[in-house]
Amino acid sequence: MQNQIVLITGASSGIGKACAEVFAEAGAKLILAARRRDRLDTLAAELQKNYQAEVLCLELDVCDRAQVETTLSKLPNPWQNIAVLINNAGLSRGLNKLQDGSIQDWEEMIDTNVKGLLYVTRTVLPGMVERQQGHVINIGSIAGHQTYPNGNVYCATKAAVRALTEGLKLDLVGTPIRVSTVDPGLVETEFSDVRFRGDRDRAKTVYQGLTPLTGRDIADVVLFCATRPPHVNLNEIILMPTDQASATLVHRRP
Ligand code: NDP
Ligand code: 8X3
Repeated sequence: MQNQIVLITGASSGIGKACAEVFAEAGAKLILAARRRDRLDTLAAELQKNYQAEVLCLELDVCDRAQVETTLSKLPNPWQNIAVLINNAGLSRGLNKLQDGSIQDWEEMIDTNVKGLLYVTRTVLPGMVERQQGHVINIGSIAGHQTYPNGNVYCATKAAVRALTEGLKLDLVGTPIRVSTVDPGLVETEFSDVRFRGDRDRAKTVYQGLTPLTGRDIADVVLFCATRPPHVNLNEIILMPTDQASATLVHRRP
């Protein structure tokens, strides 16, 4: 990955932050994007200190189409040739029956997980096609493979990520650009804090009694995808904790 430019959305926390760390360790130049600029600046300082990484931080809300287009189409000259795009920014809100769901929550999930991913990809991909070089790696979820009770709209957004990954792969055939989706089960990050709007006790119960995946576990797989030889495309990788067998079947110790 030496000196290759890697753009990571949602780099301020969890899986995105872990991706920043493993790609910095592998010698990549990083564009880190998220809304919480202060966190990105702290992370960038750590990566510069630990790995001498070159880092560009972007305060970016992927839901804001105009901001995405302006920011990513006007990158400083040395940062324009993005080699790997990691579409990681995403969130869940709530866990309710659809008939009781909050339309505002649905819109936030659809705007971030589906439309945000599309805005970023639509802005970055033409450059990859022009340069005939690039790799789009989406962070999907087992929720895109198995809909679980009360997961309705979140699961639908991740099913959309899966369909869009397939669609991209079809549309890019004949180019050297690679397309992958990495689809985890339970990973302990800020994901459940966000889903339950800061209710830490409820968030903790999601991972209680099992050994969940870590952001680092996912980042290692993303790096593996990105470092295969150019003729190898890893289309879809599903990974879950050993204690998890499906979206709903989880072994918990007392
Ligand atoms: P975190 O909550 O820890 O991280 C989410 C990241 O997404 C943050 O950096 C956040 O940054 C960013 N983000 C959210 N909304 C926006 C936005 N509008 N614009 C830009 N960035 C945004 O959760 P995870 O690390 O777990 O989640 C990362 C991805 O992994 C998501 O797509 C999630 O769906 C997926 N995933 C998570 C699993 C899990 O169990 N944790 C399992 C399977 C998939 P900021 O708030 O600063 O903008
Ligand atoms: C996150 C994993 O099972 O909590 O996508 O939806 S799950």
